[in-house]
Amino acid sequence: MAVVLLTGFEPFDGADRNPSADAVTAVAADYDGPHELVVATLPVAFEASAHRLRTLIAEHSPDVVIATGLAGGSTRVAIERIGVNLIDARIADNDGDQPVDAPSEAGGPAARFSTLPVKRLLQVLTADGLPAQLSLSAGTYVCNHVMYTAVGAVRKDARAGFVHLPWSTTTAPPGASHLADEQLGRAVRLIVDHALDTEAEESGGTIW
Ligand code: PCA
Repeated sequence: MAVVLLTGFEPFDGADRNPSADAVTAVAADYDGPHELVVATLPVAFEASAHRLRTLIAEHSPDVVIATGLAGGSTRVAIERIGVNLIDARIADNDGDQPVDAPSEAGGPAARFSTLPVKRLLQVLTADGLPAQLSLSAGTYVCNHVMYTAVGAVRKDARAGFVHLPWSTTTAPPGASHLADEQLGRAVRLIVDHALDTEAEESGGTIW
């Protein structure tokens, strides 16, 4: 039985909800799959999130870490490909820290690629009718920091990556683009179900 560590984030930037925490909690409540699912809500704070993540990884030794967070302006589920070794915070985190042009990990590599089967996941979500895309930047805020930390912290034979979610119907501020809560839950569940897939990734790349 594989151990899957699935994380969302607490609210930030004045919001009172974060759809990523809602989605992972909903998936955990209904989970009936074959894996041991460990679910956590991370603080939106640079130091505290990385500390909590490292503690969870040390405690559970997951075979795969799937971290999720909110990308407020987006209309699609975005499967991140790259975490960069850069923090450039537009707003202070929930602990009041606002590093600008600082490394996530001093001396670490410039970037770390997701080790989730990103194209397979895109294929699975799209086949289920969910709006999804691959993304080449998880930003330079706490989500990117968590992605970079997770990929570096898991066992060498384990996988890790990050998925940005849009707002959900019940959490979206007025006028903000969003997907149904059910769609976000379904997307996260599919990612849990397929994160350890080894099927070939068939789709090609893009030029833009
Ligand atoms: N989104 C932020 C941090 C927490 C979250 O849910 C981000 O994209 O960095």
